Amino acid sequence: MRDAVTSLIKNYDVTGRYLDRNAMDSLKAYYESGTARIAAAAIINANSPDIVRKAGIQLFEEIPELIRPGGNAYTTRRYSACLRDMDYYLRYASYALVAGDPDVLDERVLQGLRETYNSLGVPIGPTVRGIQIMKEMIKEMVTEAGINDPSFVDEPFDHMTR
Ligand code: CYC
Repeated sequence: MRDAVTSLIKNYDVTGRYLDRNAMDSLKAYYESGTARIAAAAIINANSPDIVRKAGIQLFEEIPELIRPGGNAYTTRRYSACLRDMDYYLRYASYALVAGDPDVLDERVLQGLRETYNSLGVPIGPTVRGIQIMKEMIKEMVTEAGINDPSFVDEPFDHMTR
């Protein structure tokens, strides 16, 4: 698992370069956003059950076929598997936010996920929508907490939806 700093150092090390102006700019941006990243992770930590539950309700309101007979989230077992997956996405997004790097998502969440979902018939489009709903909710909460520019919140969620 890498973070913004170890990723950058690795890139420079493979080519044997000293940290140049670009490196300093990106390090500076990372450190300057550090307090906001930690605040976002704290907000997620304090509200995770609520975020997952509300995002689930919104998702199933937007796409009610999912919880009707024949839908992939139909039956309580699959309904809860879906909310559990949303909880995974949220928790790993909070790690990636603090790390400032999506590596943890590739390694722990996304590896092999498409194949798993395809084999179980879990629809990717609605999953993407569920992740977007959580992103929107968190950006709103981060803004309410007084952070002027919540755009850094996009990174991990957009990485997973891509
Ligand atoms: C199932 N989701 C699964 C499974 C895995 C994951 C491995 C199959 C095994 C199981 O049921 O537990 C995902 N597991 C993960 C991830 C990690 C992991 C991401 C990394 C930490 O360890 N169905 C929908 C919704 C969507 C959904 C759109 C919720 C957003 O219609 C999710 N995932 C869903 C459902 C199942 C599932 C319903 C059960 C499918 C089945 O068993 O038929």
